[in-house]
Amino acid sequence: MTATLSATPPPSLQRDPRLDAVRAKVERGERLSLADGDLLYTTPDIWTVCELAQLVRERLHPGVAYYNINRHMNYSNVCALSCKFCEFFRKKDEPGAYTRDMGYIAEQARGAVENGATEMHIVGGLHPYLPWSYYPEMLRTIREAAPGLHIKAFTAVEVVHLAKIAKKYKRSDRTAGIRAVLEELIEAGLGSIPGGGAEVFDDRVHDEAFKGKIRSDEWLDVHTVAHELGLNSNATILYGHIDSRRERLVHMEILRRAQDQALARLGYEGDPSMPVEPGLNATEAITAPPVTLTRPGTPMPLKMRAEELASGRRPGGYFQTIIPLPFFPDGSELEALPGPGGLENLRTIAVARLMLDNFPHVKAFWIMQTLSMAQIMLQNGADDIDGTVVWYDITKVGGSSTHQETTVWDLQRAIREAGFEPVERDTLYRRVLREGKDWRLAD
Ligand code: V47
Repeated sequence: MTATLSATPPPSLQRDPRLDAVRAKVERGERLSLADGDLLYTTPDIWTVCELAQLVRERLHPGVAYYNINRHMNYSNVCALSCKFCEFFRKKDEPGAYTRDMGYIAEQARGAVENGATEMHIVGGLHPYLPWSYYPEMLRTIREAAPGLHIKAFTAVEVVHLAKIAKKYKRSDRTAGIRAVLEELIEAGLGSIPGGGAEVFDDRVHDEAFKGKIRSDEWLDVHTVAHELGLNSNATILYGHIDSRRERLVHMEILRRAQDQALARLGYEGDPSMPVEPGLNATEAITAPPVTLTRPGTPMPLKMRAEELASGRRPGGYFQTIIPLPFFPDGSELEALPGPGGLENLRTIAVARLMLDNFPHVKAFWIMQTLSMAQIMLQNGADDIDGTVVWYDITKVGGSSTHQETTVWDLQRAIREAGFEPVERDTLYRRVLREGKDWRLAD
């Protein structure tokens, strides 16, 4: 029997005319609403969603994709919390619990430099017994062992924990303690803040999956203070567990408003005629008008920051990149959940690119997305795939070990195959010029 081809293409290949209005906004560089986001998430026409995301990505980063040479290091996996989605944490005397000493940390930093790394990305659990002095000492140790290495360290959750153990945390003025510890950490060598620990900004999800962790308001406090102190930071969204797509969109809206505020500090005027979503507690205090970097001709924050520096003002920091993290169920208390599939991951990257119109970058973190998917994501909204990583302990794909290294050659090949020029960047997205393990910034 011969099979006959159906004359009607499957829904995913049928153009959804409802997306025309979104396309018009994207082409003009206008902010999309949560209702637009709902449509981007629910339309069967995923390929138009991806095409629109790529239009924006190409407008911002024509023809290039970024990677870096880095090391991830976890100083300890001992954690006072027991978040349901996490397979990383251990209790103090549990098998597999570890806390690194300064000798180990210095050795890691030297090893990173010998391998040409420009960045050390450091996070750990909320250790119940380590003293506050351990943390600035860790940064000083790295700075001494490897003076040129950028230290991107401590998620917002850790920073609040540090403010508490440093006895600087006051409930009546939460930001004072955060500011005090960040100032001391900057003095010791902190260069930027990673995006972890954000999970999903929603109280229901928080209480079900990571009760005990700080809520969105404190996560945002840390990043806002970091920006005020001139540090750049990143943001994540950990999706595909008990969250809904609407909750993800609200998370993105909250981040977008926080970025409006950071960009206003850098001198962006914004467009007061663009609507903002009403009724979101976390953004109520933000008065900055919306800024869309995706509007043709808008300068990137790197340029605004350089201009501020040249004028003698202390430049503010901002969110550089959004990193959608697909949930890995293995080994966690939510192991029975399936985790998001490839199409959901692809769509979430595209939606993040479209909704987060004031984030310069979208990172497809290859460790969690896989390098093959990250490569596809470069053609559908992402412009960055993170770096060589080497050791990764938070999630282990398919039960693999903590040694999850890829080579520069592999990263470059993945980027070239996707049709882009690979650009090595430093942590702050400045171009790196390299000869072996020696490197300098292009400008
Ligand atoms: O904070 C924990 C998440 C984060 C799981 O800033 C999980 O450049 C998936 O934040 N499945 C750490 N995710 C990773 C992170 C990150 C990674 C790469 C680059 C940057 C950056 C930041 O991973 C944690 C948590 O949100 N996470 N458990 C899990 N089972």
